[in-house]
Amino acid sequence: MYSTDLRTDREKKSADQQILDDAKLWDAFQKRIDGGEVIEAKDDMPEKYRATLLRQISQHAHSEIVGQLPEGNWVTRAPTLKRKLILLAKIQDEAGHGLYLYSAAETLGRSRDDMVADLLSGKAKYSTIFNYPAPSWADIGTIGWLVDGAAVTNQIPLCRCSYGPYARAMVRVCKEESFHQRQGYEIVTVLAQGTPEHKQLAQDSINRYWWPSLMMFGPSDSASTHSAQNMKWKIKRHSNDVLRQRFIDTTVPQAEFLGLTIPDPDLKWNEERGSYDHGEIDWYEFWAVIKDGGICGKDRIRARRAAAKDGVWVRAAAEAYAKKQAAKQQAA
Ligand code: BYC
Repeated sequence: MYSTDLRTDREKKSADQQILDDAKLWDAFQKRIDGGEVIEAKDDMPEKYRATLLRQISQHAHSEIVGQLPEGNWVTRAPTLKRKLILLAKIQDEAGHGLYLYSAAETLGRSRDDMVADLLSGKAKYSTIFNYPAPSWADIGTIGWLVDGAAVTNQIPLCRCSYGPYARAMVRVCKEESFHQRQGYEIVTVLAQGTPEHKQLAQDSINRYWWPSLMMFGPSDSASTHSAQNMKWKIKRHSNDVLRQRFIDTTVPQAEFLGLTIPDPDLKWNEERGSYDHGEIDWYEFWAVIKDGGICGKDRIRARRAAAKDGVWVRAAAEAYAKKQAAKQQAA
């Protein structure tokens, strides 16, 4: 295709120079990454690196915030006071994770308000897993065991992400998610060792959550648009399929120990690979949930919009208080 270049010689030279400068910046940047350096907020970075991190970290933050909703629904119906306290503490942890992540994302030059506006308008993505319903108490156990279990498998490598503020946020998040995974497994253990009806509740919940948990790792490697570049930049350390397989290999024996069945007729131990073979994920469902929000997407966004509206006065009061404190400190 031909086009008429209407730029003056001077403009052309400066555009060519810009391309050369960008190439030099990319090379120098890649050398830093290859050498294992950690990139900090004020360092030079290619615009694409900044944008892709902002995308991933803000999606991650939104997932933590929206992820409180299915569990929040069970606070008033937890079977004992102790379970209620544990659940409340877990949900608070998730809120904390969202806040560290928004802060990490803000270091890349976008305000939290703007990121939240994208979530509320439906423009921003969050993890598909939170668009599935949690109709039984067993789902609270399964969310902890499988959903936090998948999250921690995906996130431990992110503690070594090349971007310092994200990597550091992940250290604490992973410690808390590991604890969440264990508390979820404990709930499922109690159900699996209870009456046949209790055990059935646990089994039904695994049937609901197994495949959506596998989808949390993202599309298969052959369909993943960002993996290659993100691994080159050491944002991601392993591919989606590698982490998914790691999760399957860890989780199947945990289900077997409880006498529960993974709802995959093609699941079988592969002696040669030292790993489980598994059935095909329903990618049509995955992309449909991303596109249309699945069963709960509309409710989730509605709930976040209502929270944003109802919380206006809280945020205004917190801001006024912070201003007052800052003025007092300055005067002192
Ligand atoms: N859901 O090229 P790909 C938690 C999108 S919360 C929705 O492989 P990438 C918890 C992807 O964004 C834990 N969208 O992308 C909270 C991309 O779309 P765009 C949440 C998905 O980034 C409360 C497109 O598909 N964890 O633990 O290289 C209670 C192509 O994908 C999903 C994180 O956020 C999905 N599942 O890899 C309990 C982890 N998968 O943006 C628990 C951090 C993919 O091009 N994120 N997409 O339009 C990551 O590690 C990576 O972003 C992913 C995807 C592995 C998720």
